Amino acid sequence: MGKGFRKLATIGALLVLVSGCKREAPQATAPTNAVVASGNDALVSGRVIFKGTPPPPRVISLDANCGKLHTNAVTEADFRVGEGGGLAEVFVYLQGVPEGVGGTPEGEAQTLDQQGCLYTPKVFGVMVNQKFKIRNSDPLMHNVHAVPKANTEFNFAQPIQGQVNERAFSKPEVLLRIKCDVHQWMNAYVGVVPHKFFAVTDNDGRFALPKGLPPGKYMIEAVHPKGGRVAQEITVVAGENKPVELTLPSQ
Ligand SMILES: [Cu+2]
Repeated sequence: MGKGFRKLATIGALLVLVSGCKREAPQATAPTNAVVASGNDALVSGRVIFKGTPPPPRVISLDANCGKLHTNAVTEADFRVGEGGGLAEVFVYLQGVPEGVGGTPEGEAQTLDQQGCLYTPKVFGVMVNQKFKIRNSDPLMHNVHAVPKANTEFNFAQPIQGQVNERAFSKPEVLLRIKCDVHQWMNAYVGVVPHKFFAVTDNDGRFALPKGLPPGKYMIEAVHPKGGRVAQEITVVAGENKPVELTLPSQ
């Protein structure tokens, strides 16, 4: 995708150069910014790589009721490392986005689901004040307990299978833990940011932020529940997609 993108940008550049030649004397070098019409096609994407050897997954000792929902042992890994050492479940977002930019969410927020006494997804993002759904898909009671630092705590029970409640957070906070007080192994983490430029890495550690970012300098930060955080300055150039590579855990 990156290559195709660059190729399109190059073709665009050539077209501008060609049409420019018709009007005035040919220029040896065209200023980069004049070539691309809009910065909104800038794409920030990349990968988070796990450094070292991940500890082996642990078997979760479920209680009797949750155990009935599974036929096999349930394991949990502190770090889910995929192909090429890519680290999954990393929250990636930008700092330094001008106020009001990217202020409309990219569609509906993800639903935090409880299935088989596990959270799905374990790491997700929402915008400040964006409502998201919390669902209990299990035939038993969970309680949903947010333990924020900057936001207001909430704690309520979901005793009914299929029950859905909506919540939102009013302040930025990365990452904020949500836990279940009935099942102590259940933890989910949400990144709350004031704009839409965030993503969670996939199974191979890859991410792509939504488009619509004005050119400029930003800090990109990757945060993992167990791996800490790492930040790097990036320069976003209109029409360009230069993949970012970040490494965790941070030391
Ligand atoms: Cu629970």
